[in-house]
Amino acid sequence: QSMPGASSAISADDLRFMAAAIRFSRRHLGLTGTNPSVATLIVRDDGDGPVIVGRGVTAIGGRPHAEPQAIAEAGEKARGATAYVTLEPCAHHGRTPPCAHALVTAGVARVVAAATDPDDRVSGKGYAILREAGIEVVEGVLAEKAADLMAGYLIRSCRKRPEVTLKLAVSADGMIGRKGEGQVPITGPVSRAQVHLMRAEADAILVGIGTALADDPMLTCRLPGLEHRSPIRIVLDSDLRLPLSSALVLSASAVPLWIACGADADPRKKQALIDAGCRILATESINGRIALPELLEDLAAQGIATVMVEGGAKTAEYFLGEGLVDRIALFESADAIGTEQGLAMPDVHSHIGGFRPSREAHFSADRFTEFMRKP
Ligand code: AOF
Ligand code: ZN
Repeated sequence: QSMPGASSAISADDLRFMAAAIRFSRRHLGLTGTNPSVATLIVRDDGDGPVIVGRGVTAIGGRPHAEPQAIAEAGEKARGATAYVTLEPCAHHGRTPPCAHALVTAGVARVVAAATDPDDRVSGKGYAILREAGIEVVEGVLAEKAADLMAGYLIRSCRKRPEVTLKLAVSADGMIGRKGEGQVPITGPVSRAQVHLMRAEADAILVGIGTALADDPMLTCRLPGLEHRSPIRIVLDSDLRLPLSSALVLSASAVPLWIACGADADPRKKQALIDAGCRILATESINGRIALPELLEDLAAQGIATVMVEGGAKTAEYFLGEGLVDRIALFESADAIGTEQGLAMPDVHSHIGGFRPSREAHFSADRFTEFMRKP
Protein backbone atom coordinates (compact mmCIF):
# COMPACT_ATOMS: atom_id res chain seq x y z
CA GLN A 1 0.00 0.00 0.00
CA SER A 2 1.62 3.25 -1.06
CA MET A 3 0.68 6.62 0.25
CA PRO A 4 2.16 10.08 0.04
CA GLY A 5 5.06 10.50 2.44
CA ALA A 6 5.21 6.76 3.06
CA SER A 7 9.00 6.88 2.81
CA SER A 8 9.20 8.71 6.12
CA ALA A 9 6.74 6.43 7.89
CA ILE A 10 8.08 4.43 10.78
CA SER A 11 7.85 0.67 10.85
CA ALA A 12 7.66 -1.86 13.66
CA ASP A 13 11.35 -2.59 12.96
CA ASP A 14 12.16 1.09 13.48
CA LEU A 15 10.55 0.98 16.92
CA ARG A 16 12.29 -2.28 17.74
CA PHE A 17 15.76 -1.06 16.73
CA MET A 18 15.29 2.30 18.42
CA ALA A 19 14.24 0.55 21.62
CA ALA A 20 17.40 -1.57 21.34
CA ALA A 21 19.53 1.54 20.77
CA ILE A 22 18.03 3.21 23.83
CA ARG A 23 18.77 0.14 25.96
CA PHE A 24 22.31 0.14 24.60
CA SER A 25 22.73 3.84 25.45
CA ARG A 26 22.25 2.95 29.10
CA ARG A 27 25.64 1.24 29.12
CA HIS A 28 27.69 4.35 29.79
CA LEU A 29 25.25 6.34 31.94
CA GLY A 30 27.25 8.28 34.49
CA LEU A 31 30.53 7.63 32.67
CA THR A 32 30.49 10.16 29.81
CA GLY A 33 31.29 13.38 31.66
CA THR A 34 29.29 16.34 30.35
CA ASN A 35 28.27 14.36 27.29
CA PRO A 36 25.09 12.30 27.31
CA SER A 37 25.45 8.56 26.85
CA VAL A 38 24.15 8.14 23.31
CA ALA A 39 23.90 5.01 21.16
CA THR A 40 23.92 4.35 17.44
CA LEU A 41 22.91 1.14 15.66
CA ILE A 42 23.51 0.73 11.95
CA VAL A 43 21.07 -1.69 10.39
CA ARG A 44 20.83 -3.00 6.85
CA ASP A 45 18.56 -5.39 5.04
CA ASP A 46 20.03 -7.34 2.16
CA GLY A 47 16.87 -9.30 1.60
CA ASP A 48 16.97 -11.63 4.59
CA GLY A 49 15.58 -9.12 7.03
CA PRO A 50 17.29 -6.31 8.94
CA VAL A 51 20.65 -7.02 10.59
CA ILE A 52 22.72 -4.84 12.94
CA VAL A 53 26.08 -4.24 11.24
CA GLY A 54 27.52 -1.56 13.53
CA ARG A 55 27.04 -0.42 17.10
CA GLY A 56 28.44 2.49 19.06
CA VAL A 57 27.86 4.08 22.44
CA THR A 58 29.44 7.36 23.56
CA ALA A 59 32.83 6.35 24.96
CA ILE A 60 33.78 6.65 28.63
CA GLY A 61 34.76 10.27 29.20
CA GLY A 62 32.46 11.43 26.37
CA ARG A 63 34.52 10.84 23.23
CA PRO A 64 34.49 9.42 20.67
CA HIS A 65 30.78 9.92 20.08
CA ALA A 66 28.54 6.95 19.30
CA GLU A 67 28.24 7.44 15.53
CA PRO A 68 31.87 7.14 14.36
CA GLN A 69 32.27 3.95 16.39
CA ALA A 70 29.19 2.38 14.80
CA ILE A 71 30.32 3.53 11.35
CA ALA A 72 33.80 2.06 11.87
CA GLU A 73 32.30 -1.27 12.84
CA ALA A 74 29.92 -1.30 9.86
CA GLY A 75 32.61 -0.30 7.34
CA GLU A 76 31.29 -0.50 3.76
CA LYS A 77 28.07 -2.04 5.06
CA ALA A 78 27.00 1.42 6.26
CA ARG A 79 26.38 2.44 2.65
CA GLY A 80 22.64 2.44 2.04
CA ALA A 81 21.89 1.36 5.63
CA THR A 82 19.69 2.93 8.31
CA ALA A 83 21.29 4.53 11.38
CA TYR A 84 19.32 4.58 14.63
CA VAL A 85 20.56 7.38 16.89
CA THR A 86 19.18 8.13 20.35
CA LEU A 87 20.21 11.80 20.03
CA GLU A 88 20.38 14.11 17.02
CA PRO A 89 23.87 13.66 15.50
CA CYS A 90 26.13 16.59 16.32
CA ALA A 91 26.83 19.36 13.82
CA HIS A 92 29.80 21.03 15.48
CA HIS A 93 33.54 20.59 15.30
CA GLY A 94 34.42 19.66 18.87
CA ARG A 95 37.33 17.40 19.67
CA THR A 96 35.86 15.19 16.95
CA PRO A 97 34.41 16.18 13.54
CA PRO A 98 30.60 16.43 13.35
CA CYS A 99 28.79 13.10 13.48
CA ALA A 100 26.25 14.33 10.94
CA HIS A 101 29.09 14.65 8.39
CA ALA A 102 30.40 11.23 9.34
CA LEU A 103 27.00 9.71 8.57
CA VAL A 104 26.89 11.53 5.21
CA THR A 105 30.39 10.32 4.30
CA ALA A 106 29.55 6.77 5.34
CA GLY A 107 26.67 6.87 2.86
CA VAL A 108 23.78 5.89 5.12
CA ALA A 109 20.45 6.21 3.34
CA ARG A 110 18.25 6.88 6.32
CA VAL A 111 18.63 8.21 9.88
CA VAL A 112 16.04 7.48 12.54
CA ALA A 113 16.53 9.71 15.60
CA ALA A 114 14.94 9.89 19.04
CA ALA A 115 15.69 13.09 21.01
CA THR A 116 16.66 16.47 19.54
CA ASP A 117 19.87 17.91 20.98
CA PRO A 118 19.24 21.14 22.96
CA ASP A 119 22.93 22.11 22.56
CA ASP A 120 22.92 25.41 20.57
CA ARG A 121 25.75 24.13 18.41
CA VAL A 122 23.63 21.21 17.28
CA SER A 123 19.89 21.75 17.76
CA GLY A 124 18.25 21.19 14.36
CA LYS A 125 21.54 21.70 12.52
CA GLY A 126 22.45 18.01 12.71
CA TYR A 127 19.21 17.04 10.97
CA ALA A 128 19.67 19.83 8.40
CA ILE A 129 23.12 18.56 7.38
CA LEU A 130 21.71 15.06 6.84
CA ARG A 131 18.71 16.27 4.82
CA GLU A 132 20.84 18.56 2.63
CA ALA A 133 22.89 15.50 1.73
CA GLY A 134 19.73 13.70 0.61
CA ILE A 135 19.45 11.40 3.62
CA GLU A 136 15.95 10.57 4.76
CA VAL A 137 15.55 11.67 8.39
CA VAL A 138 12.84 10.57 10.81
CA GLU A 139 12.86 12.52 14.07
CA GLY A 140 11.30 11.92 17.45
CA VAL A 141 11.02 8.11 17.42
CA LEU A 142 10.64 6.95 21.05
CA ALA A 143 11.86 10.43 21.99
CA GLU A 144 10.38 10.26 25.48
CA LYS A 145 12.12 7.00 26.30
CA ALA A 146 15.45 8.31 25.08
CA ALA A 147 14.96 11.60 26.95
CA ASP A 148 14.25 9.67 30.14
CA LEU A 149 17.78 8.23 30.13
CA MET A 150 19.25 11.55 29.04
CA ALA A 151 17.22 13.63 31.50
CA GLY A 152 20.33 14.75 33.36
CA TYR A 153 21.94 16.03 30.16
CA LEU A 154 18.72 17.71 29.01
CA ILE A 155 17.99 19.39 32.36
CA ARG A 156 21.58 20.52 32.76
CA SER A 157 21.57 21.99 29.24
CA CYS A 158 18.25 23.77 29.59
CA ARG A 159 18.13 24.74 33.27
CA LYS A 160 21.79 24.90 34.27
CA ARG A 161 21.27 22.49 37.15
CA PRO A 162 21.53 18.71 37.46
CA GLU A 163 18.56 16.37 37.41
CA VAL A 164 17.71 15.51 41.03
CA THR A 165 16.43 12.05 41.96
CA LEU A 166 15.25 11.59 45.51
CA LYS A 167 15.61 8.07 46.86
CA LEU A 168 13.28 7.21 49.72
CA ALA A 169 12.99 3.93 51.60
CA VAL A 170 9.85 3.74 53.70
CA SER A 171 8.59 1.03 56.07
CA ALA A 172 5.01 -0.22 55.84
CA ASP A 173 4.07 2.27 58.57
CA GLY A 174 5.72 5.24 56.91
CA MET A 175 9.03 5.31 58.79
CA ILE A 176 12.28 6.14 57.05
CA GLY A 177 14.63 5.05 59.83
CA ARG A 178 14.97 3.98 63.43
CA LYS A 179 15.74 6.41 66.26
CA GLY A 180 19.40 6.47 67.27
CA GLU A 181 20.34 3.14 65.76
CA GLY A 182 22.69 4.13 63.00
CA GLN A 183 22.22 2.39 59.67
CA VAL A 184 19.16 0.15 59.60
CA PRO A 185 17.98 -1.56 56.48
CA ILE A 186 14.34 -0.79 55.78
CA THR A 187 14.15 -2.68 52.52
CA GLY A 188 15.66 -5.98 51.44
CA PRO A 189 18.79 -7.02 49.54
CA VAL A 190 17.24 -6.78 46.08
CA SER A 191 16.22 -3.16 46.69
CA ARG A 192 19.68 -2.49 48.00
CA ALA A 193 21.21 -3.84 44.80
CA GLN A 194 18.85 -1.63 42.81
CA VAL A 195 19.99 1.42 44.80
CA HIS A 196 23.62 0.54 44.13
CA LEU A 197 22.87 0.28 40.41
CA MET A 198 21.23 3.70 40.55
CA ARG A 199 24.37 5.02 42.24
CA ALA A 200 26.50 3.55 39.45
CA GLU A 201 24.45 5.39 36.84
CA ALA A 202 24.45 8.76 38.67
CA ASP A 203 27.11 11.46 38.53
CA ALA A 204 26.79 12.24 42.25
CA ILE A 205 25.12 11.06 45.46
CA LEU A 206 24.16 13.62 48.07
CA VAL A 207 23.26 13.33 51.76
CA GLY A 208 22.77 15.79 54.60
CA ILE A 209 25.16 15.93 57.54
CA GLY A 210 22.48 14.40 59.81
CA THR A 211 22.55 11.15 57.84
CA ALA A 212 26.33 11.26 57.50
CA LEU A 213 26.66 11.48 61.29
CA ALA A 214 23.92 8.99 62.19
CA ASP A 215 24.72 6.29 59.64
CA ASP A 216 28.43 6.81 58.90
CA PRO A 217 27.73 5.59 55.34
CA MET A 218 30.17 4.92 52.49
CA LEU A 219 27.74 5.85 49.69
CA THR A 220 29.71 3.83 47.17
CA CYS A 221 28.51 1.36 44.57
CA ARG A 222 29.37 -2.07 45.90
CA LEU A 223 27.84 -4.29 43.25
CA PRO A 224 30.37 -6.96 42.27
CA GLY A 225 32.13 -5.77 39.12
CA LEU A 226 30.73 -2.24 39.31
CA GLU A 227 32.78 -0.97 42.26
CA HIS A 228 34.70 1.37 39.96
CA ARG A 229 31.44 3.14 39.09
CA SER A 230 30.93 4.83 42.46
CA PRO A 231 29.89 8.42 41.77
CA ILE A 232 31.13 11.58 43.48
CA ARG A 233 29.77 11.79 47.03
CA ILE A 234 28.47 15.12 48.30
CA VAL A 235 27.60 16.04 51.89
CA LEU A 236 25.60 19.14 52.85
CA ASP A 237 27.49 20.27 55.92
CA SER A 238 27.13 24.03 56.55
CA ASP A 239 29.30 24.01 59.70
CA LEU A 240 31.72 21.25 58.72
CA ARG A 241 30.73 18.78 61.39
CA LEU A 242 31.80 15.73 59.36
CA PRO A 243 34.53 13.98 61.40
CA LEU A 244 37.89 13.19 59.83
CA SER A 245 37.36 9.66 61.14
CA SER A 246 34.11 9.12 59.22
CA ALA A 247 33.92 6.36 56.61
CA LEU A 248 33.28 9.07 54.01
CA VAL A 249 36.43 11.07 54.78
CA LEU A 250 38.56 7.96 55.23
CA SER A 251 37.65 6.84 51.72
CA ALA A 252 38.06 10.30 50.14
CA SER A 253 41.25 9.41 48.33
CA ALA A 254 39.57 6.42 46.67
CA VAL A 255 36.17 7.95 45.80
CA PRO A 256 35.74 11.73 45.48
CA LEU A 257 34.08 13.43 48.44
CA TRP A 258 32.80 16.98 48.06
CA ILE A 259 31.59 18.89 51.09
CA ALA A 260 29.23 21.81 50.67
CA CYS A 261 29.65 24.23 53.55
CA GLY A 262 28.71 27.80 54.34
CA ALA A 263 31.07 30.55 53.22
CA ASP A 264 31.91 31.31 56.86
CA ALA A 265 32.77 27.75 57.94
CA ASP A 266 35.89 27.34 60.11
CA PRO A 267 38.94 27.65 57.81
CA ARG A 268 40.95 25.20 59.95
CA LYS A 269 38.28 22.53 59.52
CA LYS A 270 38.23 23.27 55.81
CA GLN A 271 41.97 22.79 55.58
CA ALA A 272 41.91 19.56 57.58
CA LEU A 273 39.27 18.12 55.23
CA ILE A 274 41.19 19.28 52.18
CA ASP A 275 44.31 17.61 53.58
CA ALA A 276 42.28 14.42 53.98
CA GLY A 277 41.50 14.51 50.25
CA CYS A 278 38.06 16.17 50.31
CA ARG A 279 36.98 19.00 48.12
CA ILE A 280 35.22 21.97 49.74
CA LEU A 281 32.38 23.73 47.95
CA ALA A 282 31.90 27.03 49.76
CA THR A 283 28.28 27.92 49.18
CA GLU A 284 25.98 30.64 50.36
CA SER A 285 23.97 29.44 53.34
CA ILE A 286 20.63 30.75 54.55
CA ASN A 287 19.67 30.21 58.22
CA GLY A 288 22.36 27.60 58.56
CA ARG A 289 21.25 25.75 55.46
CA ILE A 290 23.12 25.47 52.18
CA ALA A 291 21.36 27.46 49.45
CA LEU A 292 20.34 24.63 47.13
CA PRO A 293 19.78 26.54 43.87
CA GLU A 294 23.26 28.03 44.11
CA LEU A 295 24.83 24.68 44.99
CA LEU A 296 23.06 22.91 42.11
CA GLU A 297 24.11 25.61 39.68
CA ASP A 298 27.68 25.17 40.85
CA LEU A 299 27.46 21.37 40.43
CA ALA A 300 26.05 21.74 36.91
CA ALA A 301 28.86 24.14 36.04
CA GLN A 302 31.29 21.44 37.13
CA GLY A 303 29.73 18.92 34.80
CA ILE A 304 27.39 17.08 37.19
CA ALA A 305 24.19 16.19 35.31
CA THR A 306 22.52 13.77 37.73
CA VAL A 307 22.36 13.85 41.52
CA MET A 308 20.78 11.17 43.65
CA VAL A 309 19.66 12.49 47.04
CA GLU A 310 19.81 9.66 49.56
CA GLY A 311 18.83 11.18 52.83
CA GLY A 312 17.83 11.86 55.36
CA ALA A 313 14.36 13.16 56.11
CA LYS A 314 15.38 16.80 56.52
CA THR A 315 17.40 16.85 53.33
CA ALA A 316 14.59 15.12 51.43
CA GLU A 317 12.04 17.63 52.71
CA TYR A 318 14.37 20.51 51.93
CA PHE A 319 14.77 19.47 48.28
CA LEU A 320 11.06 18.71 47.94
CA GLY A 321 10.07 21.99 49.60
CA GLU A 322 12.31 23.97 47.26
CA GLY A 323 10.71 22.25 44.26
CA LEU A 324 14.08 20.84 43.21
CA VAL A 325 13.18 17.15 42.87
CA ASP A 326 12.63 15.83 39.33
CA ARG A 327 12.22 12.14 40.10
CA ILE A 328 11.46 10.10 43.21
CA ALA A 329 12.59 6.52 43.63
CA LEU A 330 10.38 5.16 46.40
CA PHE A 331 11.13 1.80 47.99
CA GLU A 332 8.33 0.56 50.25
CA SER A 333 8.93 -2.34 52.56
CA ALA A 334 6.18 -4.73 53.62
CA ASP A 335 7.47 -4.64 57.21
CA ALA A 336 6.53 -2.14 59.88
CA ILE A 337 9.03 -0.48 62.23
CA GLY A 338 6.61 0.91 64.80
CA THR A 339 5.91 4.50 65.77
CA GLU A 340 7.85 4.05 69.02
CA GLN A 341 11.26 3.36 67.49
CA GLY A 342 10.60 4.77 64.03
CA LEU A 343 11.61 8.05 62.47
CA ALA A 344 8.72 9.29 60.38
CA MET A 345 8.92 11.60 57.42
CA PRO A 346 5.77 13.60 58.03
CA ASP A 347 5.03 15.33 54.74
CA VAL A 348 6.26 12.87 52.21
CA HIS A 349 2.87 11.93 50.81
CA SER A 350 1.75 15.53 50.47
CA HIS A 351 4.83 16.21 48.37
CA ILE A 352 4.41 13.11 46.24
CA GLY A 353 1.05 14.57 45.20
CA GLY A 354 2.94 16.74 42.71
CA PHE A 355 4.38 13.65 41.03
CA ARG A 356 2.96 10.85 38.89
CA PRO A 357 4.07 7.21 38.98
CA SER A 358 6.13 6.37 35.90
CA ARG A 359 7.43 2.87 36.69
CA GLU A 360 6.62 0.18 39.19
CA ALA A 361 8.38 -3.04 40.14
CA HIS A 362 8.59 -5.52 42.98
CA PHE A 363 11.96 -6.38 44.48
CA SER A 364 11.11 -9.45 46.56
CA ALA A 365 8.90 -8.15 49.39
CA ASP A 366 9.53 -4.50 48.55
CA ARG A 367 7.56 -2.36 46.16
CA PHE A 368 9.50 0.08 44.01
CA THR A 369 7.78 3.03 42.39
CA GLU A 370 9.43 5.71 40.33
CA PHE A 371 7.64 9.05 40.20
CA MET A 372 8.17 11.88 37.75
CA ARG A 373 7.20 15.46 38.41
CA LYS A 374 3.80 16.32 36.90
CA PRO A 375 4.31 18.58 33.90
C1 AOF B 1 26.66 12.93 19.10
N1 AOF B 1 26.94 11.66 19.49
O1 AOF B 1 27.51 10.16 21.05
C2 AOF B 1 27.15 12.37 21.75
C3 AOF B 1 26.81 13.69 21.33
O2 AOF B 1 32.56 18.20 23.56
P1 AOF B 1 32.11 17.40 22.39
O3 AOF B 1 32.77 17.79 21.10
O4 AOF B 1 32.16 15.92 22.64
O5 AOF B 1 30.58 17.75 22.17
C4 AOF B 1 29.66 17.58 23.20
C5 AOF B 1 28.28 17.67 22.62
O6 AOF B 1 28.08 16.60 21.70
C6 AOF B 1 27.17 17.48 23.65
O7 AOF B 1 26.83 18.69 24.25
C7 AOF B 1 26.05 16.99 22.78
O8 AOF B 1 25.51 18.09 22.06
C8 AOF B 1 26.76 16.12 21.77
N2 AOF B 1 26.76 14.72 22.23
N3 AOF B 1 26.55 13.90 20.02
O9 AOF B 1 26.53 13.20 17.91
C9 AOF B 1 27.21 11.33 20.77
N4 AOF B 1 27.43 12.10 23.04
ZN1 ZN C 1 28.91 13.73 17.51
